[in-house]
Amino acid sequence: MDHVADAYRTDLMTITRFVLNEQSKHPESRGDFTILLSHIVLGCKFVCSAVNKAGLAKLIGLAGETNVQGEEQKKLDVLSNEVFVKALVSSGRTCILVSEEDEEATFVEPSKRGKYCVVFDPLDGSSNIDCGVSIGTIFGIYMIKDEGEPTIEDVLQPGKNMVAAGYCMYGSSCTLVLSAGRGVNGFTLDPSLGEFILTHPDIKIPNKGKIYSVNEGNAKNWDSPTAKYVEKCKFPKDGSSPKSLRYIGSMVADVHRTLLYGGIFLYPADKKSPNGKLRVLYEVFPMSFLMEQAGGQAFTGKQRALDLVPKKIHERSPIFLGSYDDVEDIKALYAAEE
Ligand code: FDP
Repeated sequence: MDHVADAYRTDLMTITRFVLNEQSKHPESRGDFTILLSHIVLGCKFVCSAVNKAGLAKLIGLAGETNVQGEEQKKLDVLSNEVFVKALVSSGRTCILVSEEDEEATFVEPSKRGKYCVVFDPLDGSSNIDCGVSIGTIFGIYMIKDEGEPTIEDVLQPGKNMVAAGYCMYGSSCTLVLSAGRGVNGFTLDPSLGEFILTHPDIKIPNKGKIYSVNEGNAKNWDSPTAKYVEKCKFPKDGSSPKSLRYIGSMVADVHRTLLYGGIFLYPADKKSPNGKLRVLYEVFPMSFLMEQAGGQAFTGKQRALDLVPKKIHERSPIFLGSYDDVEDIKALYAAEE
C-alpha cells in the first residue's frame, strides 16, 4: 500500500498510524516508543490550544519567576512545562527528563520508569509570545545507556546517540516535524479532527539555499569566520546573487523555514557569549539531528554538532545549520582560520 499517496486522499495518515507502520517493520518492538510519542503529541496539542487561547484567556504575561538562564518566565512557559512533564512521566516510558525550564533533571520514580530520556524546551522563542509570532516545542529522545539505575550521564550523551528528535511549531498552523533516524516527516494538526496528519513526507532540505538567518545586531562581536561568511552572503564574489536575510528570532520558526526552503541558520559565538546562546541538549542537538536526517549539516564552528559531548545539562554551543553546501562554506572559513 502506498501510504504516502494515501495521505493526500481520504485515507488519512495520522501520526499514530505512521509510527505504528514504522513499528511494524521492527517485530521485536514492544510499542514503547509509540506510547511515548503519543504523550508528546498530547503535550503539543495542549500547548497549541493554550497558545491559541493565550490572548483571550489572559495567559500572556510574566509569571513572576526566572528560569535557570535568568530569563523571565511567561505563564505559558510554566504551563507548557507542567503539561509536558506530567505527560512524559505518566507515559511510564521515561526515566530522566531535562527541561529548559527546570534547573535540575527530573528522575522519574521507579514505579513509573521506562527506558527513554527526554530533553525538551517546552516553549522555545518565548520572547515572541506577546506579539503572536510562531513559537514551538523542541524535543530529543535518548535511550538509557544500560538497565541499571539511571544517572545524569544517560542524558550527557552526544547528539548522534539520540534515537529521535522533533519540534512542534505553533504558528499559522500547528506543525510537528519528527525524525526517528530514518528521514524527516512533517505532520499538520487538523483542528477539526484533533489529529496530526502527514502533510510533509520525507522532507529533504535543498543542497543550497538563498536565505541566511542570523541576529545581525550582534555583528560587532562576531569572530572573523562568521563575519566573513555573512559578508559573502551579502556581497558574493563568484557572480551569484546575494542571499536574502530572514530572521524571526524564534528558533523553531527559523529552523522550520530553513528546512523547507534551504539556506543557513546561524547562532554563532560572539565576544559577549563565547559559547553562543542556544542550548546543546534541547535546541542544538534536536535541530542538528533533523537537519542531518533531511540531508543538511550542522556545525559548531569546531566540529559536527552531533559529535559534541555535553558536560552540563544546560550547556550552550554556537551553531550553524542548514543546507549541505551552505554549511560547507562556513566550515571552510573556520578551517582557513586555523
Ligand atoms: P527566546 O530568547 O525568545 O526564547 O533560545 C531561545 C531563543 O528565543 C530562540 O528561540 C531564538 O532562536 C533565539 O533565542 C533568539 O535570540 P536573539 O534574540 O539573541 O536573536
